[in-house]
Amino acid sequence: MTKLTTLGEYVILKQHEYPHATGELSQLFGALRLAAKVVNREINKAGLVDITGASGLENIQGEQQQKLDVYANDTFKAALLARGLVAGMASEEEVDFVAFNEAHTAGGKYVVLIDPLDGSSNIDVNVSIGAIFSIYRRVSSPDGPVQLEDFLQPGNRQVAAGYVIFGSSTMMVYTTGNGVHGFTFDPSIGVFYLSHENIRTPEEGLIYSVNEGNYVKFPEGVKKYIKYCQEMDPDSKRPYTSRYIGSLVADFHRNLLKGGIYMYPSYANAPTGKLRLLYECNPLAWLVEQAGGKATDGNRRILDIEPTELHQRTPFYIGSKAMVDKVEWFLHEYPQQ
Ligand code: AHM
Ligand code: MG
Repeated sequence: MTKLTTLGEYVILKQHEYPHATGELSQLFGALRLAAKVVNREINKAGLVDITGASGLENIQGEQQQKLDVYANDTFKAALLARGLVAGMASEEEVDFVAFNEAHTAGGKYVVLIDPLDGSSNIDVNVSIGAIFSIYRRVSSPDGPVQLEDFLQPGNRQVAAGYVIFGSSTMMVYTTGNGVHGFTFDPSIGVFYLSHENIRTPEEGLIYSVNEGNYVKFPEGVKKYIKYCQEMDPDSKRPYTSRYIGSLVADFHRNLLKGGIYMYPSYANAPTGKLRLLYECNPLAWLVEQAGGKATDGNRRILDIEPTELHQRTPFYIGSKAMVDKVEWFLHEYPQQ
């Protein structure tokens, strides 16, 4: 008989692999898991109740927030606040970081950065969406409230990162620096089961994912790389397949498992691209590296970028190592914007 392992059991089983483990990170995962289940339930009701559609509010980037964005943000915040292990949270949906100042959070060792519902423009059309999270140890004194410096840490200081994909099935995928592990949700009993232990991404992929509608605005190197992907060359199995959902977590998840590259380059009027370093790029960059892949801004390793602001954006190239190496080569060879 197959032995079933739940997410909760697995995190505890692996606890000894974290240096100085005290079990707190496991509890923190418990909070994220609970919030993911609650958000999953609400997403599955979308269209049934009047929860989809715009809330009328705008987030810090001036984009319209969907009602489920707000719901997901509030749910993750409440779950993290309740456990008392987290001293503060920063979210793509909040202008500033949130310091948890309640008595039970005093001394909380960690901060969480989160994109509570990524790809939310896809909700109304029943396309996969996701939540992305990243956990750091706070660096400010535990005697006072969290500071901006706790959130502006480079991605190479993450202690855990992961995402939840709300797709044809719901999955949670995470790393704590010892490989990448995926868990599939069984909604009938409300449990995440280990389904993808130690995910490795193929070194060479055959899928490229980019919003090609922006082609004319892309840097010359990216244009040349896209043409390279489309050329006929049976030896390297080109032309590659083009796949773009427009939901980062879904595009990333597919490419992680099958091999491929996801690109969100800089473009005219947007020299730093669209995606946010702290909430989207850093956690996925660590996951891909842990799975044997690579993530850069075209020039630098994403995880080594020193952030200067919470909602900082960066160009993003992530996926199979050989593919990311190749686009970097094109960017260096054709440096024109
Ligand atoms: P969001 O955080 O506001 O949802 O935006 C991020 C999303 C990603 O999920 C997706 O990959 C990208 O934006 C798509 O952007 P575009 O429509 O410009 O291709
Ligand atoms: Mg997002």
